[in-house]
Amino acid sequence: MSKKFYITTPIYYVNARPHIGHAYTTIACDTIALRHRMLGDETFFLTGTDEHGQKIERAAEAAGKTPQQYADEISGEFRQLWKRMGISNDDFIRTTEPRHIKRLQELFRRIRDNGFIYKGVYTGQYCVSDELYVDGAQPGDPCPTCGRITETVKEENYFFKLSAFQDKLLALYANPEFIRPETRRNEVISFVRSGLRDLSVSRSTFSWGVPVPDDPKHVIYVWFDALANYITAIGYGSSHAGAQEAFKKFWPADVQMVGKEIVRFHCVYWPAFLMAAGLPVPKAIVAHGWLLFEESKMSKSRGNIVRTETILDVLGADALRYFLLREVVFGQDGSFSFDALVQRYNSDLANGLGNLASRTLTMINRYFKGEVPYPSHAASKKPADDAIAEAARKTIREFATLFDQFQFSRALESAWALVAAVDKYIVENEPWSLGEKQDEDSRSRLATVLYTAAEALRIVTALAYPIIPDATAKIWAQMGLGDIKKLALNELAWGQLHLGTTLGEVQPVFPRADKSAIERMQRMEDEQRPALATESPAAKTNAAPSAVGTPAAAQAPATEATNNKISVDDFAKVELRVGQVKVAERVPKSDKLLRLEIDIGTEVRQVLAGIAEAYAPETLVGRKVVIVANLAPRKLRGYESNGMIVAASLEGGRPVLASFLEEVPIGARLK
Ligand code: ME8
Repeated sequence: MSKKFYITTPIYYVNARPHIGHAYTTIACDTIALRHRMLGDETFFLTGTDEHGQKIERAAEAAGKTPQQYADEISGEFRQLWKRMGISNDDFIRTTEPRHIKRLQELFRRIRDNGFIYKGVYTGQYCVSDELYVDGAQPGDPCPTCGRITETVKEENYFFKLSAFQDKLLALYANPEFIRPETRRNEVISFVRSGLRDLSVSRSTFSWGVPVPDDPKHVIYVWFDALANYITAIGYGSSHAGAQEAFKKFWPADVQMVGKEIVRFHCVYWPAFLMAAGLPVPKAIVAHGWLLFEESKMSKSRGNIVRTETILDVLGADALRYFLLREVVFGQDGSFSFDALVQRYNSDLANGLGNLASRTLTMINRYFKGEVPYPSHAASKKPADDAIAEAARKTIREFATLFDQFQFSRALESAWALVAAVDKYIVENEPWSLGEKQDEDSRSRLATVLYTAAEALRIVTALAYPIIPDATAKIWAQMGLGDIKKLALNELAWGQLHLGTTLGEVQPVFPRADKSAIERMQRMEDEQRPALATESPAAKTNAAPSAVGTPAAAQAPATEATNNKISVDDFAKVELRVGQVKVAERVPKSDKLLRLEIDIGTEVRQVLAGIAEAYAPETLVGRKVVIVANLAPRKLRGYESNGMIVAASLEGGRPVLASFLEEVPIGARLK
């Protein structure tokens, strides 16, 4: 009887285009799903997008789109990327789909009927970015998680009785398998031990969400909404018999993979919601670390993302998959750089597995007309052959153990130790010299050596399939073994390679990459930031501030800005001041320009800013901005502009106004 196996990624927010941080979570899950399919488990792999909430509503507004248009676009990008990467997800759930909405409402209703959701009033601070109430914070306090200033809200809400679940949750964590790794488990245990307050699970101050059943003035809290995806996707709350069957079969999930920053939601709120609904909890929540770029978490808000497409174009999906799982110790943070990627690719894939495959198969072609030879005579055997067989058997065992403990880098290390051992074995046994001789003993020894190398290659290829599925499928076919997906991994053992197996066409699977690959990838990423490329070099690597007081075309050419450093005195010539927008309106017949009146303490200035595509004028009034106050006046569309507003310029040139976390007085100078 085959076992069932259900694995999920978190569902991705549609406020950011997919980058390799997202790909990391998806690749880890895909790898696990592929291995389980090969083990014969009935596997279901779910991913999707998280599309509701104030954060998405505001991002859409800033982009001048409706939330649905915005979500459609970015959700589409995630789907396309996974398709291009050959990700093997069985379903893709969107929280704006009717199937999710209906089933989510059903879950809400059930928990309310069970007495765990009640109505109350919440007054306090709220972090829009994290979609989280911040307990104990005062007006003006920053969010302890992201540092952004919290907003004061007073709302009538539905509350979830989280406080009723403290003991049940602690009992759940007694099972060490439930939260992994151990460090995360300890953090969660101490958080829950310190006491749980009831959780607000509805909002009434914005509308982009799923209406609370029977009370549509409220929308369901986005985390309640999002977490439910794991069960709505497989049929919870559906009236269709087929969907109910699927839910019964696959729930509870075997592995729910999450990034470390969302452990609390998955290990505290999620099991509590499930318990309140009378449903089983998942078997394991597994947390990975962050992918860092230039020393900090890769994220849209930091502007330090690397797009997956760039790596796919230059090195292919397998290179990225291998790198992420081999280089990053799973559970910990890991750094990404193009240099390290290319180095790993060359050493382990091009020179490692790729070279082993091509030299072994080429020699079988040359000396045995493309048919796998058999180690015929006992007399032709040497201890080194048995040592390889033994090493391969050990690798099969070790790899399984490490992989099942999510220690991907160590599992790969163990498989690649076998690659190195076989390389050494080939060098020491010199099949090319044996191939020059025609006597019986040499032929027989050559057969043994090439069989041994080919059999070890087959085993490494089978083990590595979940991590590098494209390349291993090619090697498998070149070995004449057919479709690698049909391999029964639980039966993998030494000695299964048959005499006379006819090789397919042998071709290199990992062409070597040179320095130009790194430069190409770096260039491709730089080109993605077109608006910044014409500004300062610093702005190329990060979304550094740029002046958007006038539209790009009207800005002074950034000539000397290229490589020259400026002195402190030069910088001091620029008078940057805090101003407050008093009036904001569109400039007639211009899509881009807004006319602003900005109070800079000593006077009110008129400034024309090219930000109309990103900001509706009414959202700016009262807002504090940074202005370049000593810029020579210029005329635009008949208006005099006396200064520039400072903003970050994001992908496609979209501006985001610079602002402050703390309160700052109007007129304060920046230096
Ligand atoms: O948190 N390194 O969505 P999300 C590693 N919608 N992983 C990263 C990463 C990085 N630099 N950047 C993002 C959400 N991720 C919610 C989830 S689930 C019910 C709702 C990972 O798009 C992150 O750790 O912000 C998380 O696992 C996943 O991408 C989704 O992040």
